[in-house]
Amino acid sequence: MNLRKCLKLYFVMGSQNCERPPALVLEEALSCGVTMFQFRDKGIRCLKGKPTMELALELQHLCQKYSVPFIINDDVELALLLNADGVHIGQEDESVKGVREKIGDKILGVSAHNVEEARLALESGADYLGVGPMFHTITKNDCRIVKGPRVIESIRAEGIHLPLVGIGGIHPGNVHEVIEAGSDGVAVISAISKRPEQTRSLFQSVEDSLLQSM
Ligand code: FQP
Ligand code: MG
Repeated sequence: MNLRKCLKLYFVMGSQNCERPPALVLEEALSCGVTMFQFRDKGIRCLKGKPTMELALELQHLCQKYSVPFIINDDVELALLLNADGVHIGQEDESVKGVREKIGDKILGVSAHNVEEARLALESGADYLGVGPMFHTITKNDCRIVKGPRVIESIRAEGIHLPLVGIGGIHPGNVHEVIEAGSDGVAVISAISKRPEQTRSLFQSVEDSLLQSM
């Protein structure tokens, strides 16, 4: 399993993001080209306790059916309990080194908003970076200032070649800006959860942009 390739089209989602049952949304997305999935049940309207775990299990089984890595956001204990393929953490979550000790060689993704955070994540043992917000988004309520694809350019210019995805406000029409900046793929929430039928065109935009920037 090549992580860079898995990051081509990374779908992040929880019950709060879906207008239809999450399993239906995920299955359509997987069948249309999603290459990695992050379970992020968070914010208002999310599930709590046992239902969260049941939904996680259901979505994990779908990912296994399509041989797509299943990553859990924030909740390291849930990831260990379900034997997920990895964990994604941000700057306000547990420390990167601490999480690495707990999860061994599972995939560890870390959010970075600038070169300093990217370098620290690399040195602390991150496997990939999630960099955002690329564009304006209303999906994440505690979202930071938009610095755009240039943040990715600056991370690459500093010699950090860790697998990386841009996230935040990405749709088929701006995918190319993110890839041209040096990203290995794109991470999206609403672009798929609200419009699963758009998955193929997102995937095609990533493929086309990767070919062009080679
Ligand atoms: N990048 C990615 C991805 N996934 C994420 N969940 C984040 C960034 C954001 O901790 P964080 O992580 O800053 O906020 P939250 O826990 O609310 O998601 F890798 F997919 F690009
Ligand atoms: Mg987090």
